[in-house]
Amino acid sequence: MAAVDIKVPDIGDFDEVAVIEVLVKVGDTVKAEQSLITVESDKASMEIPSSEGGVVKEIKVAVGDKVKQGSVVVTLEAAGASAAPAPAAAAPAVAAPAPAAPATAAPATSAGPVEVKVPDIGDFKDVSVIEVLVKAGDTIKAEQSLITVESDKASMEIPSSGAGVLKELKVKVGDVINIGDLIAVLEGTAAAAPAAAPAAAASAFAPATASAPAAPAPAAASAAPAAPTVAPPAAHDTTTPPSGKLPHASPSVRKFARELGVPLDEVKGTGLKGRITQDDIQGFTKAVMSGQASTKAAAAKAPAAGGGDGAALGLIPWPKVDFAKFGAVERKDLSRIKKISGANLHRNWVMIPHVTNNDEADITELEAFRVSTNKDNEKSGIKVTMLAFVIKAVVSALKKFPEFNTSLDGDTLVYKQYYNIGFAADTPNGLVVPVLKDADKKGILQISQEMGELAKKARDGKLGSADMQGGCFSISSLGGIGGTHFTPIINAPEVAILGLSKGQMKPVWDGKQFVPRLVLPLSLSYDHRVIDGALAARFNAYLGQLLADYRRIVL
Ligand code: CAO
Repeated sequence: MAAVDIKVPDIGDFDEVAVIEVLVKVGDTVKAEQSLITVESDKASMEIPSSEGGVVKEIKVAVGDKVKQGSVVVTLEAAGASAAPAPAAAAPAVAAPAPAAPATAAPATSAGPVEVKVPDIGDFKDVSVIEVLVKAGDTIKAEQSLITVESDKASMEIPSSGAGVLKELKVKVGDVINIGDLIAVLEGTAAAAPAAAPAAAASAFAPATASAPAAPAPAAASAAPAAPTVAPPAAHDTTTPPSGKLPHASPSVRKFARELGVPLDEVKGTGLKGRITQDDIQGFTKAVMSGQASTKAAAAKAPAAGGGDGAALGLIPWPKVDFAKFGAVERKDLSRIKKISGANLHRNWVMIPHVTNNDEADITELEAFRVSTNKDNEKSGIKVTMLAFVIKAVVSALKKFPEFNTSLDGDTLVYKQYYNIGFAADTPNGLVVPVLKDADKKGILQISQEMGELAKKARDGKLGSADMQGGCFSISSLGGIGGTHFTPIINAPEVAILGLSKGQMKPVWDGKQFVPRLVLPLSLSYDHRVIDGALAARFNAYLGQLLADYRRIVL
């Protein structure tokens, strides 16, 4: 097997174009015609393919290098007999598209309509308009780019030959154009120059096509540079309106994005000068598929808080009712918090198989202790509510039943060794869940104090994101308001949540007689993928025992 240098073919007058992407690596097996690098001028970008098949031994260029005709791109260990190059591959110099050549315009030296047509773009046929860079009424300078066209190997801007006011645009995104097609009509002031002669096209990139005349066979040791080939362009997604600024990406990356339906202008480029690479497209696709990111279109369709079209679940559409037909109405937008919490609650409700276990705790003694504690601490200004005792008791229950202090990560259960307890706080703008950190290391007074501070911050709309992160288990207390039992929605990625309703005096049978006791309703919702019903019943019963006899916590 012979080592073969693959060189840059005739790329017309484009001297010293920048390498913006290297598409292969040492050890790769490449086929003849496979793109090796992408180069770019300020008006066009194109891929340089290999004239031979073989294994890449050495890469001679790096991103940022300037190359010109004859520069060695890679050295290949050629695969046996010299790859019978396709006629295109053997054709070093060919007709050229003319990104640098102005679109032809009828000569105009005085005011009057000027037709701007597609210049000689070499053997490029049926190229797609992927962006329209001007609009009717714009004042166009000679040489100003009007549209961008693209094949699967190259993209280029077509500039105007004339100057004047754009009266009419004759093309739109998605149109397929050829040499001589009318692009625009200008109310010309004066043409910059007479109509660009087709010969001017030679000053541009020079991609060959299969119909280009064959050049002499390449020498074995130094393969003749392959000329980039042009395939019919993939249909452009005309549903995507032109952004006004074309995202920076090579033609093949654009094509790849189109095939996957990736909106290129939403992808962050990590290449040179923010250029979007194939890896960026793959990364974006993975992020969307794993739910870590969303396209703008998907986000726009995403269910609003409490609503949504349910199409993804195969549900019938949400009823559309003209409420005003039945009486006066007033419309008010949901608050920002409601929109965010609503979307989270909706996801959690739909994705987590919730089951709620209801139980009761006799808190007669604990309530008496709470009241006396508050009396003793009157001067401290710290008010202890039942919730603080419940938080501490929950920590003990989490220690005894560690499955409740976990999160699902795919098929893995992550057991947390810390005890951060979130508590739902009702605020004028909606529900938020501040997180009380390291509850296991704090006493009731400290918990009460921090809870009070967090609840105030919540009501004042001053909670930072750190205040709401890192939770292990949440409590939603409606005890100060009322209710008997309810089903709290799990705060993903946690696996359980405790709902507290109003403690009430009830007659309780003590074995001999009914006695009045203060009974606290406990509603434990759990993720049935992680927690079985029996375990949930044990957790809730154990919690009830702790609250009934708080001394058990120290056991
Ligand atoms: N049973 C009976 N009374 C209770 C009680 C219970 N389970 N829990 C609290 N109370 C009493 C308190 O003792 C207090 O009484 P006093 O004013 O007589 O002292 C009163 O109710 C108010 O308590 P609180 O609400 O100020 O304090 P808290 O520690 O119980 O709760 C907080 C703090 C921030 C959780 C609460 O104010 C709140 O916002 N709760 C709403 C949570 C919520 O919206 N959950 C639903 C989420 S799902 O939509």
